[in-house]
Amino acid sequence: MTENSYPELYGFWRSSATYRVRVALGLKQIQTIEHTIDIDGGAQRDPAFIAINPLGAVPAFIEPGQPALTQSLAILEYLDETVSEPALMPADARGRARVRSIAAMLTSDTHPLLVPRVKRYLKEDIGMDDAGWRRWQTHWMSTGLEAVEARLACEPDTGTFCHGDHVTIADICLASVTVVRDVFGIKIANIPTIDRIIQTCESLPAFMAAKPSRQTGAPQAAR
Ligand SMILES: N[C@@H](CCC(=O)N[C@@H](CS)C(=O)NCC(=O)O)C(=O)O
Repeated sequence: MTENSYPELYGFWRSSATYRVRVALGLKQIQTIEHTIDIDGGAQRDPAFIAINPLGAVPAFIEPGQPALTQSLAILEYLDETVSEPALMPADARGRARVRSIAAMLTSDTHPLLVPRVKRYLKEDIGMDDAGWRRWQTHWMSTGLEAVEARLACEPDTGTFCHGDHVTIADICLASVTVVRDVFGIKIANIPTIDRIIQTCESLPAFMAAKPSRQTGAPQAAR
């Protein structure tokens, strides 16, 4: 494969949704060229990037000669369907539904409340101050993770990982929220099952390599 036949990933060092794709690419050992979209600088709203993703959000994943794929969960499922090993979804329909359900709690009901465009709207249009944003961020991250903890702690399908003893999309989505919790220094007590699973995930090379602090553009303080 020559360098310009690698897939391309548009992302940002701190982006939770980009992290998900990075972990899956690492697990599947797919090499990509990553381009930084500087979200703090507003590059997600540049016309050149809006042409790639009209939502103005990363990640976007582009294979040579193909249109962009956006939405991290869609990209994860695409990668899982096209590169079979290691499988990131359980073999049974009920297991897949449980994994998608845990993933959705994190990616549909938690992360979207915390993204920069929501912050910008609350601060610039509604007048929320920094302290209010911090309360908002802490509240929605805590309630999201506590709800996931309540499930993981008592559901019999929880194992070494969120679902059994193999990494699934649910673990990738869980870690994608805890990594940004750590970037923002938010402390959430009493999530021991999550803490245990994340400790195991973070010992795996694909999760280690995807960490925000290891990405191009990460400030020194995050490293
Ligand atoms: N549901 C989308 C979320 C994408 C998203 O919101 N990405 C954030 C970074 S984690 C972003 O690019 N935000 C730009 C903004 O909010 O202005 C996905 O999973 O891909």
